[in-house]
Amino acid sequence: MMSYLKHYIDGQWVDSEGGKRHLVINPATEEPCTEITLGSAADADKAVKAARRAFESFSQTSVEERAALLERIIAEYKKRIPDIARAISIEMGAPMGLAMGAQAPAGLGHFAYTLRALREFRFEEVVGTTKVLHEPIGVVAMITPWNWPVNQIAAKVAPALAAGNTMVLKPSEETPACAAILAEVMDAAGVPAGVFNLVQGDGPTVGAALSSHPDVDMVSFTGSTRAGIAIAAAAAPTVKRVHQELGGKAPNLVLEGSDLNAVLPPTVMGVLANTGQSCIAPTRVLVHQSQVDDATAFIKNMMEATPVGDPLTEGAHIGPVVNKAQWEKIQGLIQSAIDEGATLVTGGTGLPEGVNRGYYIRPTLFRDVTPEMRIAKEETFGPVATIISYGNEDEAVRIANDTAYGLSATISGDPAKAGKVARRMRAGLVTINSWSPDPGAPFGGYKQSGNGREYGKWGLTDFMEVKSVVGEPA
Ligand code: TXE
Repeated sequence: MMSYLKHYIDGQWVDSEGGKRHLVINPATEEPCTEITLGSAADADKAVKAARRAFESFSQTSVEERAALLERIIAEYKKRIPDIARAISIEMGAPMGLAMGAQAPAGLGHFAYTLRALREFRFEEVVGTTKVLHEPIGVVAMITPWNWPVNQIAAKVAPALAAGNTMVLKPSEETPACAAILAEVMDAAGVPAGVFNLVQGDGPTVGAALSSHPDVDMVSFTGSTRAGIAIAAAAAPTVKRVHQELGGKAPNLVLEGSDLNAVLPPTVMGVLANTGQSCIAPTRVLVHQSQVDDATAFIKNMMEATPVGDPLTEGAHIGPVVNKAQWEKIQGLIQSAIDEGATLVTGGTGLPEGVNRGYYIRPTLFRDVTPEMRIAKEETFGPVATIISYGNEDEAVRIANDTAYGLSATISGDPAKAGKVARRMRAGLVTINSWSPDPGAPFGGYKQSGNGREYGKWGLTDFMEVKSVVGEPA
């Protein structure tokens, strides 16, 4: 059992004012794997005060000092990759191969790309007689989810720190251990006291206290639309900056006449990887009516060839979903598709064959799905693909964009043709014959997928204020 009963505030591991124990349940075994103490509003306030005190000097550090700090964090992070990966795997069920190969290194990637962006960033520009200065915003609260837990934390911590902000992190109560290990990394790297603070806790208590806190200048959130709306509403009276990444319902537009064997594997992987728990999973597969039978057969084979199994064992398989609530939500969505008349091709409700414990889902494919069905509208967050047929490209683009979300879209087919179609997509990310974003390029959503951008220089920019100074000599 992993045990993290303290918060990291002002450079120290301190007892919680809150006192309520919380057990994280390992989704593969349904047994407790981590214990934490849930923080209170008083813990959040203590951390904000420490961050405010630290801001005075940290905001005045030079680019070289902050670059050196990032280098030390990178060195310490590298040492802890196996620990971070194992914690993620145990707490949210990512297989060790994925945790070691993608989940944990993704966090490291954000520190490395941010370091590069920091070195290249122009903190002062001249416009006519005005000097434009880029400055840190102040105290940043970060509220993060459990699906790519350390990736999503690092995508906020790295640029916030590089820009000279101080911060309070409230990670998901489903994945507290990797966040605690990251705090140990920050401590070992010599991040000055109060610059990075960690308060473990739940959303309605610590998350809400940070969102409404008058001395927090910005809240950066990744998670559900429901929580994002609550956070924005709580933040509104203090007019703080609200940065949101709220998930999606990505289309995978398969261009008419594409060679399915060549273009489908990497994009169907996007539905299966991490057991579908990615905000950019391209689950709405739009296929020309002439190729629906072939696409169905191909994806069915891929799904049926994907084993589910214990996350801690090696091998190419998918793990369980994070918790019982998510398992039930996905079961409900699969059942809704059956009830609304979609054709179940493979998978379905219930546990996979031979499995009798753990929150495992059967890799599931539906065809004859229409854009009005719940399964085509709501974020599933499970290994479930839906085939929607189209008659021509205009119709395909219309269906692709017919969603409240706009985080990402995938296009499968000839890359030159796909590039043209990419310009018609109302989404912040378009991936062609792949599903992965580039950690140096902007990441964030159109429409109800959020606002603001993360990654690389765009992430750095979003954690800064701009000031115009008129009349200072050049
Ligand atoms: O996330 P929540 P949940 C989507 C996905 C998933 C659904 C539900 O569709 O099925 O959300 O997941 C904190 N004030 N995504 O319920 O609740 C919470 O403590 C302040 C998309 O587990 O959004 C945690 O730290 N904070 C996604 C964080 O919000 C609050 C990632 C995320 O939890 C809060 C995860 C409140 N009122 C889920 N309520 C993505 N964008 O990648 C909760 N939190």
